[in-house]
Amino acid sequence: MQDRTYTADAEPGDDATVAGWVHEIRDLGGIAFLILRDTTGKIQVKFEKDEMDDELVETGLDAARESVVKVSGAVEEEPRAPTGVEVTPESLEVIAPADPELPLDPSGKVDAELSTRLDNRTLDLRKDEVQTVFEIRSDVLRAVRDQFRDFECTEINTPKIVATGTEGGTELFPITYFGEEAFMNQSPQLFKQLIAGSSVERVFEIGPIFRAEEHNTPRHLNEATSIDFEGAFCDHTDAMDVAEGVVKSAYEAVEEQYGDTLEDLDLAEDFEVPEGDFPRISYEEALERINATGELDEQLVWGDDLSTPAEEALGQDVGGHYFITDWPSEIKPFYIKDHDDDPDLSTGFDLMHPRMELVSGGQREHRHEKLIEGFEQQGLDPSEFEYYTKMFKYGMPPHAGFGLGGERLIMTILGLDNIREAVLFPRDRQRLSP
Ligand code: ATP
Ligand code: AMO
Repeated sequence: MQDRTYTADAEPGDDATVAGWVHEIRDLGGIAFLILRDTTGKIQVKFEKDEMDDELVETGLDAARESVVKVSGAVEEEPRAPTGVEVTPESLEVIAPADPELPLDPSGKVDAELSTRLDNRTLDLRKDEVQTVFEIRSDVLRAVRDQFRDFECTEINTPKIVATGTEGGTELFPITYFGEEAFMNQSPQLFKQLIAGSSVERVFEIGPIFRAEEHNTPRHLNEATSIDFEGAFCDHTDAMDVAEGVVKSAYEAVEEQYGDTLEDLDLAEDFEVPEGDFPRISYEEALERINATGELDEQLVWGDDLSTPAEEALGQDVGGHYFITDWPSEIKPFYIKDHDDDPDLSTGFDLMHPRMELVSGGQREHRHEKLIEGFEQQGLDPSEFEYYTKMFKYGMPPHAGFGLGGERLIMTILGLDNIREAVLFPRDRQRLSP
């Protein structure tokens, strides 16, 4: 709208046209106020009933909350107005009336269930706090991109419709591709390796992953955003350095841009930029520390995966972000390389937030014969993955990388209870629309 002024830019002395949503109407009898809200803030519109055109007053005060209106008039200083200025309307137009029965209250005075909020995201996003989550998400992704560029990475996009899975068969969503069976990709794993093995060398991707996880938890989605890295001539310690740098850059961006506002918005009450290096704890030490907490009913033994209560016990014990390194080879995927001096130990690592896992990664098996052996050990048919394995015959350098869950990153930074709060339109067992 060419002649529109944002409410935040409306200065006393201006003749302005503001446009936005009816946030609130307060009728005090002889005088009434309409609070108009736009993306920059709010402004008070004043109606002095005896001194103004009846039709204009009626149109303004009859507009239901959340209707879209356009108001033109003189902007004046008014210390009693919420923002210190108000508009006296000369004209007022209801551009889009709202049904007075709203499915949720965008002023936030009445709490709504998460499912009601997700069913009515447009209205939900009219709340400052909710909007800020997604502004922060956008700024975190920008910071992550900048950090990868500082690490001299190239941003890539890989296919989401694929012929074979990567992480294991049970979590795939099958689709029909011109009469043939295909799948929604669960990770860019194999593709990012194929590119790191070209002379592009260092790559990152921010894109969707699809996982047919049966369980319904506050930290799993069926469509998530994966932040992936892969670098040639990198080992697992280099990949850990990159993961740590990326996570810290996200916190620093939030601190810099939102540090002062988080508390007012009731977001991220315990927000703190992580200080110092993230400790690197071996799987063996992790088991000992978890067992020593006495929080679990049964003691963990070598080879066990870490259950949610085990992760929580260790998270509390450590108290900040930390890596778990040197996992047993048998519980890491075929593409993760084992240590040269101990084939039972893998170079795989996880980066943990005290509340949950954020990242998995490791150095990759780059030797063709060993890779084929790994497929067989995992019960996978290497011939189905020939498009991938054959490139390991033409000069595949050592390489390493990781995948970081984008929504888990936002969720843990902002202290959100449910991962769905970090996605505009989440996909889960119960939710396929909107
Ligand atoms: P995470 O380990 O944090 O879940 P992930 O998605 O990479 O991340 P997977 O190995 O795919 O993990 O999933 C297995 C893990 O998921 C389990 O270790 C457990 O922590 C969690 N999990 C699986 N089912 C449930 C469930 N029904 N309730 C809570 N947590 C579950
Ligand atoms: P992994 O399967 O551990 O590793 O996934 C990496 C990270 O992605 C996030 N994540 C999810 N977030 C929300 N909902 C889900 N269903 C979900 N699944 C995964 C988590 C997890 O730590 N190919 C490897 C990565 C690599 O080695 O480069 C992989 O996908 O934060």
